[in-house]
Amino acid sequence: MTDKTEFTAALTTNAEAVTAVLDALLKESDGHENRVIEAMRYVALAGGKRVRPFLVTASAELFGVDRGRALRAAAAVEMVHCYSLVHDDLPAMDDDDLRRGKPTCHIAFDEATAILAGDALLTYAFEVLGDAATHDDASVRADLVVALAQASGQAGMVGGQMIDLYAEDHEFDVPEITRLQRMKTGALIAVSCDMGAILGKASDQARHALRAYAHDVGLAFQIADDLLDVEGDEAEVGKKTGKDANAGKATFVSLLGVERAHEQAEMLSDQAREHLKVFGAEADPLRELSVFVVHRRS
Ligand code: GRG
Repeated sequence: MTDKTEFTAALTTNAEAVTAVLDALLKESDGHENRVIEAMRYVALAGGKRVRPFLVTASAELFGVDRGRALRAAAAVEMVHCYSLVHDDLPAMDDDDLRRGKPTCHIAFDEATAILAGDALLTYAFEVLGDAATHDDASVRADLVVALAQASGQAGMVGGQMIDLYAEDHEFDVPEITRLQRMKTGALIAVSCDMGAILGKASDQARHALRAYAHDVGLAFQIADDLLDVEGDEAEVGKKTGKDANAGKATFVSLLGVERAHEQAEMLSDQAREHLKVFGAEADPLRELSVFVVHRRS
């Protein structure tokens, strides 16, 4: 494996490539609808670690997928992620005014525009996947669309968000929190790997290994997120911290304690790499990512 700085450089290079694709896809218009496009661009081009796009491209690389195609799929996943952040930040949900170190979309624009920008990012993601430029095989495109839809909707991220709202005034234990987080955060992380496998028409064995890896990385990522809420520096994290404790929310950290949460994240990260044993050095970027997610500071 490469060292930490080299990995961070690779993550940045990939993030820049995805941003360039998003920039090209999100074309401005000279019509009165341009305000929503401006809001979409504000959100989608605003930075972020681009972990999900990295998972798409690194998984796709295992199967020799054309990089341009992988980047389109990566951009689609990032659009869904960005939509979820915009809607999550709205007053009706988490009511946040800072995201990625900048005013949230509804603060920079207005609530109605933020709702529309989220809606448009979500739908555009599927348009991009359905376009022949993403893959010349229509069945691959259909599989990508179904996989991302399942991960994003009621059985995945939206369902997880619903449970999260329910959990605000109900007692949750570790298995319940685990299911919530698998849906809310884990589903999009898992589908990012799966989309690489779909693009590359991977064998069942490879696809299973990637799924198992993504499952563990997703949970490790979430535990790290909960830890950042407790231990992170607001300026570095780019959003408000201490929110979970203030809201009295059950998280992995509130249930396990800080020390055990760190141990659990490390254990999941190790386990994630175990699942990659079916691959050789070509899976090193995924191995490095599993280390990065638990040591990240934002
Ligand atoms: C509103 C449908 C809907 C869903 C919202 C993903 C989500 C569900 C809410 C985001 C709130 C949150 C803090 C979730 C915990 C983990 C998470 C998704 C963190 C943000 O993802 P990062 O760290 O962000 O990858 P960047 O900015 O790096 O892209």
